[in-house]
Amino acid sequence: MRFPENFWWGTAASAPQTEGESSSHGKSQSTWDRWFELEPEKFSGVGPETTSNVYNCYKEDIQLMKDMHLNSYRTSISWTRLMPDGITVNEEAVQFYRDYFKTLIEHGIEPTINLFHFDMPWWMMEKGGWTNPQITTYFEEYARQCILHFGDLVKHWVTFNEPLVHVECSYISGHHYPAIHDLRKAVVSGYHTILAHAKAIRAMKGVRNDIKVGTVLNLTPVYSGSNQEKDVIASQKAHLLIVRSFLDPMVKGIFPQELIDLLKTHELLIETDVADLDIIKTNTAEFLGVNYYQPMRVQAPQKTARVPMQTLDDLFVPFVWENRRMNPYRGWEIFPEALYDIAMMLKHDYQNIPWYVSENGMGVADEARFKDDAGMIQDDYRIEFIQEHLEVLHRGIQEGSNCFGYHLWTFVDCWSWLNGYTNRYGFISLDLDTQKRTPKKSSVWFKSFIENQSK
Ligand code: BGP
Repeated sequence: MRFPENFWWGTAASAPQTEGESSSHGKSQSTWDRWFELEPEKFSGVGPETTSNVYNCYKEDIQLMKDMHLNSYRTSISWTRLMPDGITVNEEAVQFYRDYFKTLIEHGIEPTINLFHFDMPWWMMEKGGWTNPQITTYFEEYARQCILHFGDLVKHWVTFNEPLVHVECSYISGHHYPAIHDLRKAVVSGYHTILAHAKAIRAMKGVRNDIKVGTVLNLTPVYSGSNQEKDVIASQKAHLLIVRSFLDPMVKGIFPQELIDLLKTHELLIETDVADLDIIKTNTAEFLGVNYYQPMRVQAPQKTARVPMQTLDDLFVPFVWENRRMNPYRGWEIFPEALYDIAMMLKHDYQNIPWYVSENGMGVADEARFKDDAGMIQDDYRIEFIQEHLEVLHRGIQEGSNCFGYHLWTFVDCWSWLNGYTNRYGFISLDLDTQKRTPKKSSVWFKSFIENQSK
């Protein structure tokens, strides 16, 4: 498989999942820091304070990236480190991020920097987080400060990582703080996120025009459980709510009329301001990152939808495909073919926007049991996983989809939200007690895969 010239080979991570030092060097609390303090029993033993300590170890990690011939990396800035009260810029954070980004560049690794990876500042959460319209103004200023301080170094920016996830997990499924079920709040916070994306782009491009600003979405085709009309209709509704809800406004600048109609039918349509809709229309993503782990399969619910709808189950429910292949650790289906469908959807329905696979990977529990005598984790399952996804991606590119890179989640095993360190995803394993990094077999394989690209 030969991929295009200058293809991005790299990995992704985020500030809250890697940096550590979460309550020092002038950083204020994020919602994760605060939630762990309030309800530690919800987390699998480890909080956000204890991570792979990238704040202190970034030089070592970047050297390991270079050794693997990786040419790109995505991480995020911690809003609460850069602007602890939302107004004042923390000079120590500026120094840290400038050194971090400079080191990446000096090692030939192109940084893509994300503004928000689920880490809502606690001071903003106390005011309602994404449900409060004021957040769009704070976020716009934060975005502007990022370009003022780092725009000379970093040329690729993304506004959000998986905005659907903070909306869904905070206000529907209960996996993020405040962990409540309120569909109206979900719609409101989704809308403010989209407006914040557009305002951030306006602010960032207003400071410098030599940067590219995109966004990262978790995308999957929605597969209907059968060809029966009721299941197909259910899958179309899921596609509107799960895929097009963010993709259309963030990339095309408009909300799909069918989504507006659906929300109206279920008494969930909210008031919007014409001037704000105009900002959304005129400030769209220049490129897209696609996080893909597992496909979505749905079928029609047994009962008729309630009006107003109470839960998403009123419209569609999961469909369990009998032939599915599972990653049993994370409970996620493995279905590489979806990457081809995503590639074609972006080519045909989204003006063939430049995009890359910004996250893909396999979380595995108790990986230490796969260590060989020399201490290297023999993660052949991960090699197979990556290879299969690359094969499908390659086919999509050959058929004209504008994909420019592939990033694995993640580089060094990292902290994960409520799951702590249960599932390991990295090319490099982490001993949490000693902070020792050890390359896994997949890192050796991926290095030679990259080498072969230039032969
Ligand atoms: C993505 C997130 C990442 C990462 C990954 C793996 O949705 O962007 O932050 O955590 O999923 O998921 P998890 O850590 O829940 O296993």
